[in-house]
Amino acid sequence: MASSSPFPQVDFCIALLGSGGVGKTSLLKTFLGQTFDEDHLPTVDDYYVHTLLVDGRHFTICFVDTAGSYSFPVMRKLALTMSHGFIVVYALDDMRSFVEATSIMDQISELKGKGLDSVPVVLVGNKLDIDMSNRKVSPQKAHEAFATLCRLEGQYLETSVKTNWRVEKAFSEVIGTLIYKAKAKERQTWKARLSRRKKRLAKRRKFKETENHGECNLM
Ligand SMILES: Nc1nc2c(ncn2[C@@H]2O[C@H](COP(=O)(O)OP(=O)(O)O)[C@@H](O)[C@H]2O)c(=O)[nH]1
Ligand SMILES: [Mg+2]
Repeated sequence: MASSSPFPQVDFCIALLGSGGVGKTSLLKTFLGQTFDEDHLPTVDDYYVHTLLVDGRHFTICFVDTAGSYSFPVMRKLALTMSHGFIVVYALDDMRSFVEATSIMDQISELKGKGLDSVPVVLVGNKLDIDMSNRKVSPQKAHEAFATLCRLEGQYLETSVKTNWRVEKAFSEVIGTLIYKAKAKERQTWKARLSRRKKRLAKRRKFKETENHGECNLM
C-alpha cells in the first residue's frame, strides 16, 4: 500500500555531529560517492536518504548532516532525539572541536544511554593528513574520552576525508551495529510470536481433549 506520508519510510537515522569546519559534510559526501571539496560551506541541517543493499535486503537510511556548534540548538536537539546512531566528528588540529565532541557524546549518553539498549556511536578524529606537528589531540586522550562513556557502543577512529582514509569504516561501524540490532529484534519478535502460537495450539488441544471426555461445561 502506498504511504500517504510525504517522507520516505526509513529504517534508521544517523546524525553527524560536531563543531563547524571539522569535515562532517565532507565525510558524508565522500561516503555517498561525491568528490572531496576544498571549500567549506556552512551547513544548516541537511537530510540525505540513502538505500543500502545488505545481505540481499534493502535498508533505507536517513543521514542528518547537522550545523556545527551552537548555531541551531533546537535542530541539534531534534537530530539527537530522532537518530538511532551517531558519528561525532572533531578535527585533530583543533582542541576546541575535541572538547565540543566530548560534550556532544555526553549529551547523547544522557539522552539515549538510559534505556537497556546501547546506542552506536563512532567518535571520529578527522584530518589525519595534516602535519603531525599541528596535531592537538593524542590518540590516547581520544580513546580515554570514549572509554569513559561506557553506555555508548562503538569506537574511536581517525580518518582523512582528503585522502579517503577510513571514511567508509566510520559509517559501516554504525550501520553494521544498527542492522545487527534490527535483525536481533526481528528474531526476538518471531520467537515471541512462535511461542504465543504454540501456547494457543496447546490450549486448543487441551480444550478438545476435555470436550472428548464429556467434561465440557461451556453453554
Ligand atoms: N586537510 C583536510 N581538510 C579537510 C578534511 N575534511 C574536510 N576538510 C576541509 O575542512 C573544511 C570544512 O569541511 P566541511 O565538510 O564543510 O566541515 P563541516 O562544517 O564539519 O561540515 C573544508 O575546507 C574541507 O575541505 C580532511 O580530512 N583533511
Ligand atoms: Mg557541514
